[in-house]
Amino acid sequence: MKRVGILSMLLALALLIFDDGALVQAQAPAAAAKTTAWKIQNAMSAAPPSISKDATILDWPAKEGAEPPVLRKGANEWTCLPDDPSSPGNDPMCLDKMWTVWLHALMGKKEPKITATGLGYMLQGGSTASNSDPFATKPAPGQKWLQEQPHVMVLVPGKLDPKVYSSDPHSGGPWIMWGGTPYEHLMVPVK
Ligand SMILES: [Cu+2]
Repeated sequence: MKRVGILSMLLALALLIFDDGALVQAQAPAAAAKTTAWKIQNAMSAAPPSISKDATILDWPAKEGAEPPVLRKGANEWTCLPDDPSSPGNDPMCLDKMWTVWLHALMGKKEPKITATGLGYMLQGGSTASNSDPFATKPAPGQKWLQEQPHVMVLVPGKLDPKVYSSDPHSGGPWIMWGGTPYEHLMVPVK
């Protein structure tokens, strides 16, 4: 009786270890697929080389609210990030100082203090779950991910005028994204 007890305990332990191994294996490829070198190259593709070659490169934080890891220290005032893994499209971005303040506020779900004009580049385009909700993680039922053409993004202190700019991403011209929220900005197609 005692021996059987030990045997079944060993068996249970072996199963546990096996299970753990299978779990680790299943998760490893996704994490390893994008190397730091890949992320830096990808991030730099968001802006003209004259800007991105000396930019600081940040990664997306692994956890909500965490600080974004620095992949490469820069020598100018620009910050680039690689493709956002939480969206389906390839959407690297390069941001100036004001936009970097904006991004940190968004990541912390705080209100950004926009005190100057800001410029951001997304020359590979991007994908967004919602043009109205900054915190949507997937499109509303019946809606698709918004596929954005290559664009630059403009921040201004104060509000954008909805009488001047459309809020329709498919209008063919510049449009207001996340209008009426603290994160509103102008999306300017460049292709
Ligand atoms: Cu945008």
